[in-house]
Amino acid sequence: MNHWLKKISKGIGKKLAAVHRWNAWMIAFLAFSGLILPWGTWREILGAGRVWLKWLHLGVGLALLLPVLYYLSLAGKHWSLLKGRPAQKWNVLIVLFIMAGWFLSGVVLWQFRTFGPAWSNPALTIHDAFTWIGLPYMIYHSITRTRWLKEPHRRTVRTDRPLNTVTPSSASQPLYTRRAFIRSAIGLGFAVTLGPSFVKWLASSLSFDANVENLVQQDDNHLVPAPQPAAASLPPVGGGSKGSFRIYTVTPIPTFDNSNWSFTVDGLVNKPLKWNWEEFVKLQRTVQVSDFHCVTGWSVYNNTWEGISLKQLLEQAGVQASAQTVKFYSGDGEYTDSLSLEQAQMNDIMVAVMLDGKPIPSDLGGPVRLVVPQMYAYKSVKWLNRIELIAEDHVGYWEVRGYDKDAWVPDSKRS
Ligand SMILES: Nc1nc2c(c(=O)[nH]1)N[C@H]1C(S)=C(S)[C@@H](COP(=O)(O)O)O[C@H]1N2
Ligand SMILES: [Mo]
Repeated sequence: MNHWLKKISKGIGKKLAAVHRWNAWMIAFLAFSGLILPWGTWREILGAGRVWLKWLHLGVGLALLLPVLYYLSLAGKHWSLLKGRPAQKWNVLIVLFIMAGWFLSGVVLWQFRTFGPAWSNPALTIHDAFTWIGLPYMIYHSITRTRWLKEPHRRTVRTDRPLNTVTPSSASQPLYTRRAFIRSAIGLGFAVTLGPSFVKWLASSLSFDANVENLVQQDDNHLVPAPQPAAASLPPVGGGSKGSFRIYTVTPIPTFDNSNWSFTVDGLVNKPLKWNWEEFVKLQRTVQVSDFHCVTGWSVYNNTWEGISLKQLLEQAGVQASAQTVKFYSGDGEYTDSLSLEQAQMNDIMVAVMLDGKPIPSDLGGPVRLVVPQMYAYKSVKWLNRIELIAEDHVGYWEVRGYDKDAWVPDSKRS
């Protein structure tokens, strides 16, 4: 019996080590790319590179199937080698479980267009949760299994000892070895450093009714007078936003006051329009309740937006027959996007000034942002300050960088 084990374990040990190495490197890359992809600072630094990184993350994520399938083909033999080592068996099961969770939720996020927000929202939560649990687990695993922390006689593939005997470590060594102590210390270190952010993340993703107020760090705009909410806005007819906005920007967050803010509608129009803030807050506003979906998988539901209908603005300016495209400019000086003239006729597109009865904070694109409820949120230009009617096509900021020009959200309500 022992002889047989020795024989197969020689060949399989090498294979298992190779699988383990490949797996570890791929997960390290996925962790690295996965952590910087949603990170604000890196969004700015990477620019177009972000889309490449996203595709790489996706490709490596799918390729992770290869070492896993290969492992599964060896799993039977590996399992018999792990006889009497429940801790190692559990480790294998936990790692496989974590990878399955990452993989399945990742596929849904990749195919968000097919699945729609009802699937991609939970998939993102699961993907995040598995990262928060899986990554510390795997880092802990890799640190505690480096050579200097391993007890000399313990090896992954045991070939040198008969089965079913009391292991020397439990029989003849002190209960708490130096290595065991270091291992616990590292574990504790992880718990202390990552624990609080994990709890914070958990709270924000589970507390579905957290409203904008306590998610927004600050509103640094100084515009007077403040817009006065319509009756339907306060208390918000939609009952308040459900979900959390992730604050996205490709520049430092711009802030405005009465001296540097204005709003322009120009280009191929009969009557170019320009307002300063005092004039702009007096324009007739309407209220709507709509959902907000980002392509990366998160949504915020039941937002009560108050603002000026885009259709009305365009009517007021008088669009000329030669105009084909409505181009939107952000006051950040960088971000733009566009709609076809036909798309721009949708009744629910809003030049929004208030959210849930309050001025839109600077983080969320205030004082004025575009809201295009039926399309993914990259169309909803923040810090909107100019609308230009043009004859040619315009490819927006993220569309230049690989996002689909067709931004329709599947199953969104059509007005
Ligand atoms: N000016 C500007 N507008 C923008 C963006 C941006 O980076 N800059 N990001 C877009 C994307 S991809 C999304 S999902 C939403 C995010 O809105 P929020 O930051 O208010 O959550 O804004 C959109 N409008
Ligand atoms: Mo987005």
